[in-house]
Amino acid sequence: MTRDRLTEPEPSEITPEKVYLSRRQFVARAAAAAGAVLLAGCGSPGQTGQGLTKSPRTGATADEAGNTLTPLGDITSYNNFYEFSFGKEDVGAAARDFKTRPWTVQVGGLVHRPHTYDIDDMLRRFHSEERIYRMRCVEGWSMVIPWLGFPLSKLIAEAQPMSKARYVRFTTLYNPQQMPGQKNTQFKWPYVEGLRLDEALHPLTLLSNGLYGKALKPQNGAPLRLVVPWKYGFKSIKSIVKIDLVEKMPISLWMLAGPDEYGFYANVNPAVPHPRWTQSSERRIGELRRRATLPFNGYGQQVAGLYKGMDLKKFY
Ligand SMILES: Nc1nc2c(c(=O)[nH]1)N[C@H]1C(S)=C(S)[C@@H](COP(=O)(O)O)O[C@H]1N2
Ligand SMILES: [Mo]
Repeated sequence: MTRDRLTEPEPSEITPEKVYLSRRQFVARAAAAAGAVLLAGCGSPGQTGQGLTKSPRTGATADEAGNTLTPLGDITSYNNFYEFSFGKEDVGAAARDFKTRPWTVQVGGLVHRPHTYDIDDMLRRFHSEERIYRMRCVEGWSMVIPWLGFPLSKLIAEAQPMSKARYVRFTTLYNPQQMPGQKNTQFKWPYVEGLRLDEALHPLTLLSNGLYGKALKPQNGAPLRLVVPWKYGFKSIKSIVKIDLVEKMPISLWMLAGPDEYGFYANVNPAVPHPRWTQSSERRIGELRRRATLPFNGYGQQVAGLYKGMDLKKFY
C-alpha cells in the first residue's frame, strides 16, 4: 500500500510551474517514501492505533455507500499542508509541536453579531458529531475519513449575516515562526479559501475539530478546519483563525498561485481534466487500482441543485 505512493504525481507536477520545488526537498521526500516501504504490512487493520479502520465513536467501518474507512495511520501520515512541508510524508513531523492552544477564531465581516471565539468555548457551544466523508484531492488520490465536527451553518446563523453578504472567506493562521513553509515567498500567505454563502450553509459543510473520535492532529488542520466533501481537498482549509462574511468572491491562495489550474468552485468533476492530468479516476489510499471519480465526489444528489443553470465546465 505504501509502495504505490511512489507512483503519486510528484509535487513538481502538482504545484503550479511557478512554484516549482527545489531538488533538495524532492530528494528528502523520495528518501522518506523509500524508508516507508520497509514498514508496509505492519499493523493489523481494524485494530488499534495506526491501522485503525473502525470509528471508536460510532463503531462505523464504512461510509453510506460502503466505502471502507481509510486507516487512521494513513490519514495522519499522508498530508497536504504547505505551511509545514511540500512533502506529504514530512508534514506530520514538521507540524508535531504546532501550538493549537490558546486559539481564537474571529467571526466577522458583514454580520450583525461579530464574535471572537476561544476555540474551547466554540467547541462547547457547537457539539461535534461524526460525519464520514470521502475526500478527493485535486492530485488524484482520495480517502474516507470519519470526521468529528459541526455544521458551519450553525456558526453562521449565530453571527447573523447581513443581506449584502454573498460569500464566506476563511483564513489560516499566519505565523512563519511556527509554520516554516510561510517563509516561501512564492505563495501569498496566509492560506485563504472561500465558499458562496449557500455552499457554506449547506448541511454537508462541516467545521471539523477531530477524526476517528479524537482531536485533530496538527497535520490534519488542528484545532479547526473546514470540510467540504463535494469539492477538491484544497477547499478544505486547515487551522482556521478567521471567518468573514463578504460581498465579493474571495480570491484563494490557489487561485493566485495557479489561476489556470485552480478555480473558485473546484467541485469534483471527472469530466473536467486538470490541465496537466485527468480527473476521471482516482486512487483511494490503501488500494492498488484506480477507481472512477464521481461527479461532486458522489454527493450530487445533495448538492447539484446549488449549481443549477451554471456551466460546470466553465465554472471550475
Ligand atoms: N492551510 C492549509 N489548508 C489546506 C492545505 C494547505 O496546504 N494549507 N492543503 C489542502 C489540500 S491540497 C488537501 S488535499 C487537504 C488535505 O487534508 P488532509 O491532510 O487532512 O488529508 O487539506 C487542504 N487544506
Ligand atoms: Mo489536495
